[in-house]
Amino acid sequence: MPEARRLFFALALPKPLQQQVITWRAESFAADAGRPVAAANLHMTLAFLGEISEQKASVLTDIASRIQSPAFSMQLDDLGHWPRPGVVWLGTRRAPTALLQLASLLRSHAARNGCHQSTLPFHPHISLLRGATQPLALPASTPQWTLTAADFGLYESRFHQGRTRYQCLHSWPLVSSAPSSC
Ligand code: 2AM
Repeated sequence: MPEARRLFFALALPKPLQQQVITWRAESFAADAGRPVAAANLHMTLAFLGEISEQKASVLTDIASRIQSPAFSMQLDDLGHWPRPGVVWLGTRRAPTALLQLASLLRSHAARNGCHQSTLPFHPHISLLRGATQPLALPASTPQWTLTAADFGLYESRFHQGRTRYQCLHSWPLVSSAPSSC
């Protein structure tokens, strides 16, 4: 029987933003605050699918390829700490409607296809540190980066030789609202 794969839909961070975030993170948190998420793994999860079969992955890939959803931008102006499960995260105080709608659509398709979805409300975030279970002082503010989402992707989480790596399997464009020139 083919193995199940651990998959999720997410927004990627552009490489320059990954570098800015990790530089700021190194300056802003003590070395023992938690395990830093690797730069290439920084992302915003839209819908977590769990360990799913190839057949289910193929159905959800097909559904995602037909989504027509607008592109959007958000300010990364929020920062928080969840002592359980031990995550320090970067987020947004004003989640764009298009982000909430895209996540809701993907989560409802996932649920309809048997992927258990958390009953907690969707809280868009980028995990910066894991294993951060002890109390810690957060910086008073964030550098106010802007994350522009022009596409979204289906990612596989692989654990190999002690490291987690996320690989983009497919990505699909979000629809730009910029007027096209005649
Ligand atoms: P996190 O960033 O809050 O840790 C790949 O594992 C991605 O899926 C991670 O971004 C992780 O969210 C998210 N994820 C992992 N397990 C999950 C679960 N049980 N429910 C929701 N999201 C999950």
